[in-house]
Amino acid sequence: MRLDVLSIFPDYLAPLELSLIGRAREKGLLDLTVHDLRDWTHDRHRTVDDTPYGGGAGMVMKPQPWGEALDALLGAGAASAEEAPAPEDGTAPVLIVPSPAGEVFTQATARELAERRHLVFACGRYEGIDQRVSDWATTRMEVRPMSIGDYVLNGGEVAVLVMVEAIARLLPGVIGNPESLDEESHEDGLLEYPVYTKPAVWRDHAVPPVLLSGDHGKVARWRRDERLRRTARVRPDLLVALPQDALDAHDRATLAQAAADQEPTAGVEAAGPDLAE
Ligand code: 6GU
Repeated sequence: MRLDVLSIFPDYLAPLELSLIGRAREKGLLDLTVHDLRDWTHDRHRTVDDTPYGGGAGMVMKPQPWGEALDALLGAGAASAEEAPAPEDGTAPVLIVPSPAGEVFTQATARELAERRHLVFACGRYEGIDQRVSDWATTRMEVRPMSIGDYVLNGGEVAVLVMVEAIARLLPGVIGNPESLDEESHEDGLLEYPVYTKPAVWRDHAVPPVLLSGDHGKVARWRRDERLRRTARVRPDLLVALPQDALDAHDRATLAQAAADQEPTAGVEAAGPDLAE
């Protein structure tokens, strides 16, 4: 897979040289290049921003360096292509524009993007990138504004670190043991079960006995119950979103028991409104 990251702070992306992602690059599994957007400026000050039309606070990123950078990354033909939308058959390069105003990036998005040949990440700073860059890019690329959550960052770089790591680890050969991908949080809509290692007792805390029983069936059931209980407690929204057939009778019994265990003690008012109706 080819990945290009455009940023005015390329040093911010240095962590992509480390660990699993760094090794995947060395092994040739990932063709990842971080570019300095200022390489496509032509003035002495390497200017990438200007004041917003219509007034207001802050600065806006100029379209010119972005246009030339994308021309260079897309290669010959890009500048002469017709003014038609990029093909929607999954072959077009994807322009990912990190923005708190984007579609929320999830594990499903990571899986989808891991199937593509070429991803370009356009890290904006200041108040954002002139809208015409995205508008123009739709003629050559699939443009995807992407948010990594409901909070505001200073720029797209940290979000790109998050997205590249989530995508790259799904590529064949990047993770040593692909089985570890399967049971993970969010792959099947449930959070992970808690894990333990030796010693069996540590600071008076014992490992749950079932894990020492050697009964693989019981261990599997306990782990699934823990995943259900944890998801119900921490992320009830994930349970609501599960497909109908994701939970069997035993799962439903576990969840009913968990709900009963969480009921506020009789006579004690629960804090806040009851949204369950
Ligand atoms: Cl992708 N970018 C910025 N600047 N802020 C964000 C974000 C992205 N996702 C959440 N907040």
